[in-house]
Amino acid sequence: MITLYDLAFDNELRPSPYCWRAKLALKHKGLAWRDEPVGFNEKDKIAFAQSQIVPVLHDGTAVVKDSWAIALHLDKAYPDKPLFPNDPVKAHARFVNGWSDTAVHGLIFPMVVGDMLDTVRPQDRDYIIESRSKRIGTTDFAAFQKKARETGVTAFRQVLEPARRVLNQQPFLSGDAPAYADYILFGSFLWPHTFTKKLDLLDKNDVVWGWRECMFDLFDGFGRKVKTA
Ligand SMILES: N[C@@H](CCC(=O)N[C@@H](CS)C(=O)NCC(=O)O)C(=O)O
Repeated sequence: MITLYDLAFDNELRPSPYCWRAKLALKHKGLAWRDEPVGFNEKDKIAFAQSQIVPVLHDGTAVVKDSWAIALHLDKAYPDKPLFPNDPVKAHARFVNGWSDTAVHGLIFPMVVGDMLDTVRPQDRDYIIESRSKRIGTTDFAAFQKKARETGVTAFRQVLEPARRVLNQQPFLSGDAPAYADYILFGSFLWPHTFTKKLDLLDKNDVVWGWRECMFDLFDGFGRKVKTA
């Protein structure tokens, strides 16, 4: 039995890009899992894994934290349908992982932090104000988000250029078919998608937009069916 501890916002929203990576990896493997929602103030649920953050995967006797470690675990435990079809692809995926965590998320976060505060569970609001205000230097999340969006979308589209160049040459970041590198970046899009309204991150003429549509269609529209605010 596999259990995935997944970050929960209010109304059952599940925005965490890292948890999306884990869920997409499980889908890729065709594995079923038991879902365990974790609010920001429910860290006791993942204390057994010595973790303060999610995703955490509990698979039989294996306890795995960190989405990259989860992907490696799944590939080892379930070798069918590899997430890293060969080693050069794994190196490429590792780059996409670091690039998404830093450059991509660094530009998305300021543009969604106000909506994040509005959609977390009511009991988690104080935690988010306390922890995220330290990152943005203010407690006026709405004003900060508004200002960030003035220039943020253009900057975000620019930061996608490396992915755009790859997607101009091949349908997926992983090659002819989607694999883990695609799940990493798609997870980054699902993050704001779940709780943010009126934020057009992509232009319809962008090759990344077409790729994202294909990713939404994957696994019988798994991404299209996610609950949104
Ligand atoms: N490097 C970790 C990052 C995980 C992470 O930052 N998770 C966030 C949710 S998106 C979290 O659990 N935050 C809890 C908190 O801020 O208290 C991974 O890839 O799994």
